[in-house]
Amino acid sequence: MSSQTGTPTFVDRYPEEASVVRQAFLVSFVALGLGALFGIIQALHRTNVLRLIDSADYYTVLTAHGVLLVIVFTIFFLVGLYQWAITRSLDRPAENITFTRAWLGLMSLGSVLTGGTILLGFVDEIGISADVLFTFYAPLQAHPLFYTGLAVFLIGTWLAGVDWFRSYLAWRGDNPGERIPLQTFMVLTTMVMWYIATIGVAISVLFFLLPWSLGLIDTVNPLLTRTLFWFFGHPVVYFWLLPAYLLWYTVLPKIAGGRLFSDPLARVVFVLFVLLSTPVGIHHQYLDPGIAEGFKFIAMTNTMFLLLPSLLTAFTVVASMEHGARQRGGTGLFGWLKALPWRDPAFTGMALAGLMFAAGGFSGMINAGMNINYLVHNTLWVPGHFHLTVGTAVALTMMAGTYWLWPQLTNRPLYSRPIALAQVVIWFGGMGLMSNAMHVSGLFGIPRRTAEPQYEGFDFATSFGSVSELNLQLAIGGSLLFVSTVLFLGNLALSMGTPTRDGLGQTLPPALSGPTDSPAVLDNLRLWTVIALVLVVLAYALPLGSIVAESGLFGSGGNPYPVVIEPLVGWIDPGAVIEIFHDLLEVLP
Ligand code: HEM
Ligand SMILES: [Cu+2]
Repeated sequence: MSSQTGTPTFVDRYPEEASVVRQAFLVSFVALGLGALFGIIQALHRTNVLRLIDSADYYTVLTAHGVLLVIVFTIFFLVGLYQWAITRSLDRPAENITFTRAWLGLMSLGSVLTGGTILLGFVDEIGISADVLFTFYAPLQAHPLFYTGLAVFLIGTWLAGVDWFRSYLAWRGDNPGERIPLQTFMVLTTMVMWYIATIGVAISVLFFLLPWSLGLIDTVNPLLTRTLFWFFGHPVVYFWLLPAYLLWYTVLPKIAGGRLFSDPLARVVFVLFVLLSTPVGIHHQYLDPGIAEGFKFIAMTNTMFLLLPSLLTAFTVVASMEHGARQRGGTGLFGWLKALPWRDPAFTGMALAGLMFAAGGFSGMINAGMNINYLVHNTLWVPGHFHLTVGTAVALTMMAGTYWLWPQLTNRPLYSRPIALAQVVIWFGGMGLMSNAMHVSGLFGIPRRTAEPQYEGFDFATSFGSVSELNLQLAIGGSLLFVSTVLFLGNLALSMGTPTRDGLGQTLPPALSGPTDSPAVLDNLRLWTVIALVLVVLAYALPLGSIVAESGLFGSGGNPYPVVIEPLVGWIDPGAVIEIFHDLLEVLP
């Protein structure tokens, strides 16, 4: 225990909440380590530099890489960060810490079930596997434990949201009429978005994929489950991104030496994500037959609107950094850049992450264009894009944020700041190479998701490099990323052994333009939720209705009725049941 000489740290003030945050981070970082290991294996394998696995196991590796990194690493970090943010910004402990521990436990159980089922795929003798990639499209089928784990994990995240809303309501009771603190606002809006988004994946898993894998129903409608997946699959990218935004808006200005430029703009950005993040999912299905072009066009238009919050963020965050730099004595049109704390790994990590996010935004615009998407669809371009966004803007910000937050959760200083600084720079360089190679390879038509791209020796005389050169670039970049991950985890592990110290507490300064400069309607969460739901219905009712009307809830070609009622056939007339079903569907457009 440290005596309270300077600013008390988070762990001084809220020891139990701090332990929950640490546990969530721990799970997150274990997943990061494993995910990076699988990442380097597949990067070296598909570029034919080093083959440690059999190509037949490639999908086990790739599924583990995807699920561990974009479900476990990112989301456990999110819940840890949000628990910290809500406790800190409301300045009150969790309403019931046992409940808090329970949802973290559920999430962990779900992750172990899902992750374990994937990893069992390496042991053929057991006969359990889930090589379905993180998108788990039917007709690929996983063992029921994979879907069960997902469901348990999801329930855990829902309860986390309940916990945070409870804290907020309790605070509201004590502080009527006050503006919601910014970090709490960010947590709550993210969760509103999450509740809406997860409706899609919950229906897909609980009503179709899980019963199907258990043999309770014979078939599923792949287009329907895909569409439900992407109903969730686009907003989930903001579930990864918004914790990074929270750090950029509320922590980065402070470590840059200044204050957030505008609190109201930050609120507008989060509200825009609540409204716009779900009715765009069909932009992942531009090439799916069975969805009319018009619906795809609407999704594209909505997607382009989503550029707005990202541009607002770029403006606000850079303005805050400039303010910080000028506070530190920076001058000139660009000269202030030199005054930023580039030796601070937390700052440099977040700044480099933001820079890569801008590049990811550009390649994202290519993906989002209906026509130009055909050029890059399912090529290596796509992983090239999202290793810039979730793989760097999010992942590197989370690592950098950890450097800032960890001492306040443990009262132990970081083991080595120079190693941390090298780590974030190596990540940036490694990703520059890997992502560049992936983008260019994609333009050459090299597919993603394959152990055997078979372009070896094929020279493209008209372009800069050959495919072999791109492969080498990808392999070197991937190796640097792996080294960077090891440095991050090693530094953190060693930090657990540094002696405890006083004075590691940090405060966050208020924004230059505070919450009261914005209209109160911004805090009206009910209003935004209702509008978001209306937009979702507008975007999805017709496409989903037509998918079901055309090929049925369970697809065509299988048993016309669920396997569960098979024994009842003879007692009841399945034809009559189906009639009723059809009549019901008739009402849909
Ligand atoms: C050590 C660093 C990493 C390396 C070397 C690496 C490498 C790769 C490679 C080569 C692929 C493409 C495989 C293929 O399509 O055949 C891939 C896919 C992927 N990576 Fe990474 N990656 C790393 C870190 C990350 C991070 C930090 C994230 C997210 C937080 C991430 C998320 C993904 C996802 C979601 C896929 C797609 C999986 C799929 O197609 O189902 N990766 N990675
Ligand atoms: Cu998307």
